[in-house]
Amino acid sequence: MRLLHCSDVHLDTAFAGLGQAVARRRRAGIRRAFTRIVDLALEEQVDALTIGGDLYEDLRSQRDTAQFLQQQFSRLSCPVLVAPGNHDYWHPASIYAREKWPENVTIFRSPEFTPVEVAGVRIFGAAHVQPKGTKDLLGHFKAAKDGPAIALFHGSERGQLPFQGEAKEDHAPFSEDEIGKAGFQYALLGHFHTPRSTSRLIYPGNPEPLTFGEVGERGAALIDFARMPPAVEVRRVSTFTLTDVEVDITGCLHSAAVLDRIGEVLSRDPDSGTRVRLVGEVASGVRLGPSELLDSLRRDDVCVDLILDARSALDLEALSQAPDARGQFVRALLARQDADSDLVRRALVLGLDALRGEEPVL
Ligand SMILES: [Mn+2]
Repeated sequence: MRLLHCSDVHLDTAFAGLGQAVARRRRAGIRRAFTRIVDLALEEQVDALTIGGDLYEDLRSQRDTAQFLQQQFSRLSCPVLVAPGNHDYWHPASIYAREKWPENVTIFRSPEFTPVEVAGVRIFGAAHVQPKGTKDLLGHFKAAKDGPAIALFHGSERGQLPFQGEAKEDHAPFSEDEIGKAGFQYALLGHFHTPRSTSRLIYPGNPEPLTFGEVGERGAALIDFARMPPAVEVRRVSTFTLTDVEVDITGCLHSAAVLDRIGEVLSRDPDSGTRVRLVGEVASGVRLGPSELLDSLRRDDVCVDLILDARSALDLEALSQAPDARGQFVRALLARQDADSDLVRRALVLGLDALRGEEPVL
């Protein structure tokens, strides 16, 4: 038996804060990636396409998304098995429940594992039926000894959350040894966005990039169960790329110069995004507000984000001699025991901005 497994597609992700035009483009990218997953299932003539949850965003996905999925699923003649996760949990008003799905599609609707037979193998799927608080799905389940059995569900492998590098909640926690104890030879999973694969389980990761800083080979996993553990090959399906670059803005005398320097590294490719880390030290008084800078950069619908690790030089010697409130403020802070700390430095920058009558740049 050969399967194509994917998870965490997250159709209709908001991409909040990137600007509406960019967010729309990113959402179109997700649909393109999913279309490529279906293309791949066709090319590889797999026995089934399995989806480990978070296919869409329950609060944002409506009929348009359902109709897109129906159309994609109906291109396939093989079974499509969907195990809803915490973002696409099954409930009576969900598009899973409301919409009509092609014959070859099985959407699991209960947290109790239910079997579907694919090429002589039982694939047991379970569903989240609430957005939070789903307990261990493997819990006390035990598959009857009746040939090979594989689990398909959305859950957090215990002990792996710290490696996920993002605020992942502990949904449907389980440990790897429970997979065997429940009578399963292997688990097809979703939830973790950073890919993970062992002899017992696979998390293929989100196929289309969702946030900057994602690491690991992600995509859709071709899994061949001719022998155990199965042979796994992860195929990339994304077309959008997100990259991180560092820009040293030392020597910039004003914010327009900072913007120019950032502009030099930004890609104009509409299918790529850049996260810029600003480093170095600029002349005192240069306004370095990330939200102001981003407003300017995003005016051209560029997919960009900023991390501000650069700072403004402060001529404290001169400022401390000013005969006004500024001088008094600087002298008071420099007299503190923690005068060298980041906290005091930040207070100096913000305080001096405020005393100049400028809105503090946060
Ligand atoms: Mn997810």
